Amino acid sequence: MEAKQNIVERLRSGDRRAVARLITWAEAGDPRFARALSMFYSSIGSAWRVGVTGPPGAGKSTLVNELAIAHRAAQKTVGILAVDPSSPFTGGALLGDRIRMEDRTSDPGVFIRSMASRDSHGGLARAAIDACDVMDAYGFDEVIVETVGVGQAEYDVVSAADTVLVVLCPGAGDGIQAMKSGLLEVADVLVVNKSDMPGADRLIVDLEEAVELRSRKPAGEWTVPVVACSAGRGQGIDAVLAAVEAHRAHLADGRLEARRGEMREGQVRRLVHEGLESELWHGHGYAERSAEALESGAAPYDVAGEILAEIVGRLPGRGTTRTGAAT
Ligand SMILES: Nc1nc2c(ncn2[C@@H]2O[C@H](COP(=O)(O)OP(=O)(O)O)[C@@H](O)[C@H]2O)c(=O)[nH]1
Ligand SMILES: [Mg+2]
Repeated sequence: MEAKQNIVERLRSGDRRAVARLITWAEAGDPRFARALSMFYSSIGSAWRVGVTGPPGAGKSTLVNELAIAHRAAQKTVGILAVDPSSPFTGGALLGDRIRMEDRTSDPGVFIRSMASRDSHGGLARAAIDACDVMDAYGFDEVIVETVGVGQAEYDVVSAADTVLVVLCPGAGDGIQAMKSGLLEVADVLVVNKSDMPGADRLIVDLEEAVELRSRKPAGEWTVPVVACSAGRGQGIDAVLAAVEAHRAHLADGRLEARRGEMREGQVRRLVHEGLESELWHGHGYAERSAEALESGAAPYDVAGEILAEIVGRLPGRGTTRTGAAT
């Protein structure tokens, strides 16, 4: 009891080590995190959360660094979470990120943490949202999360942000690639980085057309802007910040509450899923049950149907399943 009060007090009193410790607990799935969160959850919500995603090498880390510099110049504090799916020992990119980001680590107004998916015990989105909650509660004005736009887990991480920047750069088929991989759907702002490179104008035009094609939305809806910058040269950062500000303004009038509400609902849903999975599969012997049934020659749908019927049958109220399994 005393230990957890201490850490929340330390978080509130501005102790950065409490930030690091809480994030470590979140990553490890340590039950102390959940207890601490319920104590500081009411003080969350004032940070603006920006998700930055896009293909590897697009310049996301370079842009995040520039955004942090700009925020610091405006007297705002920044918490950064770099979610990298690659191992720091094989990729090299993460090491590069660290070195460049360390430019800012001597500044008490900046906190940087990297998180590899292998450290988060399968719950990457859970751990990343938890880390953002910690940085928010600590009092950082801006929270930035960088992910590489790949799988569902990274998508879950970035779509939990208030504003999502999708960073692309000129290069063979990048725009088309982004459209195929669903990156455009998650974008609130499209950033064409490396505007100093040939092909940037073409990419901007392609993206603007793509945005126009899919913006058959009712009036008053957000239109995704395409913003050019050259993070490597520190150019166009103001335009990126202005687009974030415009999106923030757009989210006034209840839209922000709705978006954050949806995010929290998704979070609860994932927590319940994760909890059920481990509880049923590892706590209640359904793994063995299913192995035995399969061994006796039962078809997978029948095994699943039987297990579901049994579980749902024990729930209070009327249970329905939507798996299409024979019940
Ligand atoms: N020419 C050019 N290179 C850039 C720019 N921004 C970043 N880079 C370079 O692109 C490479 C990848 O950058 P990085 O920020 O690590 O990309 P990330 O993988 O998306 O995080 C690095 O070598 C950067 O120096 C830019 O605006 N112009
Ligand atoms: Mg990076």
